[in-house]
Amino acid sequence: MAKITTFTDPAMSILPILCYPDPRLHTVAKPVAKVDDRIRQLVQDMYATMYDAQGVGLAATQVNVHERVVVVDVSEGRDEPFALINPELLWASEETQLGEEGCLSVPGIYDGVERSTAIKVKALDENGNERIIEAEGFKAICIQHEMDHLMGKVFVEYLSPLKRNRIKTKLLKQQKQAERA
Ligand code: GNR
Ligand code: NI
Repeated sequence: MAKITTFTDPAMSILPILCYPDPRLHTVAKPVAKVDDRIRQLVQDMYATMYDAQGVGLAATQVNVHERVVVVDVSEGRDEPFALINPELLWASEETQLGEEGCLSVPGIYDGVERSTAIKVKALDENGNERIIEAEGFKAICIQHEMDHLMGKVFVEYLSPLKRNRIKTKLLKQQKQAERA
């Protein structure tokens, strides 16, 4: 029998997502000391938040939790979520690919970013088990994007200062408009 997606489970909450240029997005996350029920709840809430926002990934930084936790689901069916806790980059290919990126914290903005084509990452899952993830293509892009968030880095920082300032101005204006509405 097919597993029913659980994103409406009442045990999961949709968390508010910080929007660029919120300075809290530049916080460097601390390692998770212990994968306990608090972390498992955070992971469940991050899955719910990622699916609600129709994202392919989410870093704890984006929900204002500054611990090294990310979730990803790059599957077509939106039914293959996984969590990376305390992810460590073991290897990144010298070969790079240019991909069009977006970010739930930078709504409506898309631009090209050059990243390694393939990566190897070591991380814990939500049961505290160590796993090695080898990824390439879009999955590799997504994991690198999420790991950047944990270092306080948002993808617009790869763009030119001119583009970044235009994005900053545009989003601040939108946020002020939303406040007044
Ligand atoms: O939903 C997302 N889409 C996306 C597209 C291209 C490259 C990276 C991403 S990640 C993003 C969700 C997000 O903001 N994660 O931090
Ligand atoms: Ni993002």
